[in-house]
Amino acid sequence: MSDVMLERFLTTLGKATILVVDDQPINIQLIFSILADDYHVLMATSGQQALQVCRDSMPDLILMDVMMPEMDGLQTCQAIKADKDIATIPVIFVTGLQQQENEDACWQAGAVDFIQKPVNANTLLHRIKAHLTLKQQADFLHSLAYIDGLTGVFNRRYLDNSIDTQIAIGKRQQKAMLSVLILDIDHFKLFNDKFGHLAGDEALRKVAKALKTACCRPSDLVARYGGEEFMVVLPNTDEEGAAVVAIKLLEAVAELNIPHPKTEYGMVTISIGGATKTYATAVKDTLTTQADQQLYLAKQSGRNCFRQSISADKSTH
Ligand code: GH3
Ligand code: MG
Repeated sequence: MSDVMLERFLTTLGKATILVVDDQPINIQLIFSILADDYHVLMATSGQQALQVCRDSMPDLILMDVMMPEMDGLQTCQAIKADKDIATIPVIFVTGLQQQENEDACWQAGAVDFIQKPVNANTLLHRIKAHLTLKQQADFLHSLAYIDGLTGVFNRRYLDNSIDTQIAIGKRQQKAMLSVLILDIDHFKLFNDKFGHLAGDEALRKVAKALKTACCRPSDLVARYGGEEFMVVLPNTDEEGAAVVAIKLLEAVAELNIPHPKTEYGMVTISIGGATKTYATAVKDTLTTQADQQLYLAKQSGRNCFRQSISADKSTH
């Protein structure tokens, strides 16, 4: 496992969050007293409330009572499994029911396990630990499908999904702007020719890290777009904001000070093309094409600079 992968995996192993669902506060109290030292514990006293907590806080695991008024545990579990955003949260039933058909109903509803009441604290802790480990391993494997192996930033597959999702969510706020930047390392072929591909790979890793650090908003997305090209997606960012970020990115890469004798500046630099649209008019392919055209202009203007497509009433940066 590479360093970036290991770092990513380790960050998933912090204190896990467990949602306890039971209509009887006394039962929640009992389980809370068992879990509180090792886990963050969230509570819900109805199925509806549990669904809301799942959507808001995305717990790592759920302990669910079966018998509850209105929406019972089985129905709640089925509703969780039917919602793709929260379906992967494992559900363990805590049940006093002992007949075979009750157990079958738990499995059918989508449970990963069940625990008998009265709860044995030791068994509960061991079961939770086992299922959390499985969940973390599954999440990690899933995340690998969206991470670029060389640089540790998101890959093209994640980027494509993410822009579509961004645009779909943003359509509700018609006037807000979405910006994208396409970045390309200058004369990178010459860098490889001079220093070799391994040195080239190392430079790519450093550039990716610098880009990630320079984008400060949690919603900003840095992805590897192709060989030595990256894309940065800036939600709710207009042309001025995109220009500010682009200048920061140019500076961040220059500050790495990676020697590159074959360029105008004697070090590794990037060129950036940007495009901005309102969410109402944003289309992924148009944004990409416009940013690409601007990148071409940046290359023609001497590299290590930024060009952006502009609205009729704005001037070039
Ligand atoms: P320009 O300033 O016009 O962008 O010139 P350039 O040399 O960067 O552009 P060109 O498209 O001609 O070459 C891109 C080079 O990037 C080709 C290859 O040597 C290098 N490259 C692409 N992907 C990788 C990679 O994963 N690792 C390494 N080491 N080099 C890569
Ligand atoms: Mg290049």
